[in-house]
Amino acid sequence: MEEITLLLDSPELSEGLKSIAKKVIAQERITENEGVLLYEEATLSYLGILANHIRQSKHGNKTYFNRNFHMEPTNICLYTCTFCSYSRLIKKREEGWEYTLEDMLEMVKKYDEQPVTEVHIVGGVLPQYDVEFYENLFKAIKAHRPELHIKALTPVEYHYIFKKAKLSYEEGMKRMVDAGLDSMPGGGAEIFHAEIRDQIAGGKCNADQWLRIHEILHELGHRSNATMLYGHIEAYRHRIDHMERLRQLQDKTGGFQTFIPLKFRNKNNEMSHVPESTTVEDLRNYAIARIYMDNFDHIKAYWPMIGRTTAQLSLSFGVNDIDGTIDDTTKIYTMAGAEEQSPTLSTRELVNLIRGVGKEAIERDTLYNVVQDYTSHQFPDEEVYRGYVPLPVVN
Ligand code: V47
Ligand code: SF4
Repeated sequence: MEEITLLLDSPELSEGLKSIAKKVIAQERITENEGVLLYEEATLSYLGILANHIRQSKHGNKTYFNRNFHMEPTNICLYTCTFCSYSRLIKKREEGWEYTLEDMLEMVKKYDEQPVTEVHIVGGVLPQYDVEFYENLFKAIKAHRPELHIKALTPVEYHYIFKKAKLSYEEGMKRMVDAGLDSMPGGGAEIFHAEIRDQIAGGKCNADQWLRIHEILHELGHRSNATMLYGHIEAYRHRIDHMERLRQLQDKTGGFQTFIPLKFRNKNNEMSHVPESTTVEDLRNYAIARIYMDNFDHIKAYWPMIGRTTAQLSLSFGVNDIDGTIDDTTKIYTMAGAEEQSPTLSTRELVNLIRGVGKEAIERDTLYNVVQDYTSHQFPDEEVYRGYVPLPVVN
């Protein structure tokens, strides 16, 4: 009998948690109250059984990664989000960087010989990075490498630059898509609820604006991701409220691909006094996200942030995608105290990380088309692959 069915006979399990397990077996959606109950009452092992059941029925052992690189036009920002390790730099502008379009095109050219499929562009908000700048940047990238997928900016930047250019969101997003924008990353979502958002990200786009810009991109036929910055001053009900709003928009448009919970890191920012969540809480959060977000195909763990071991563990708690970054090109997390100070993994290392916990590694492009299935791939000097790469034995 499957583990999840055995749970139903467990005398220790409350009626509330049994009822949630039954819903998961029947593929029924859980309510907001049930989501909060999971956070408040459910053990890691219970959540793992439920989340893994969903993960296995959606994806089996398949675990996706992609080969991308990050570009950050600037690390200086007009906003002062308290969790951000960038924001202090506006006062010390000379310590930051402000790349020109030419600088950024040079960065793209550095990857000419590499089989990357995506460039992820995100950074601070400054007046010179306006609608024209990004239009020209996207056009220049497409002119140089047309097949490179541009996943760029968040509603935080779009809201600011469209307002400045006196464009409606609809007009602005259409211009971005016409210039070459393919999809939008999930950043800037933080925590939607105003009780928290006003304290940690005051002044930037609010929840409705964030959601509306994603909705417009979906209506234009493009996909996007969604994140949630958790583990700081929010309560469990704020996390559920956040996921509920995303779930509702997904019901409407179906345009989200991936949900990415982002663990708050507390180095070099104004919230350094706030303790970070534990690994157990991180795994519980992935699992609850997998259970709650029934209409999202994928749950992604951002391995440079949580580290390789937690990323491996997350694959048994609902996660089926590990962000693939091939180079140390993102500074957002290294500055915030992320686990990985030099987040570089070769394809082989990423594949072995996935195989190391008995999963099947699939390289994907941004839209989850299979680029290469590594399930029975043998690297040149490797012994015959038997479906599992054992972890080193520690005596
Ligand atoms: O919106 C900033 C977060 C986000 C901290 O869509 C922090 O594929 C933790 O959204 N601790 C930007 N998090 C990054 C992002 C992302 C990352 C990977 C993949 C994708 C995708 C999107 O980073 C920000 C904010 O929520 N962030 N500072 C910090 N101290
Ligand atoms: Fe600026 Fe983004 Fe940092 Fe907020 S999180 S201060 S908007 S770079």
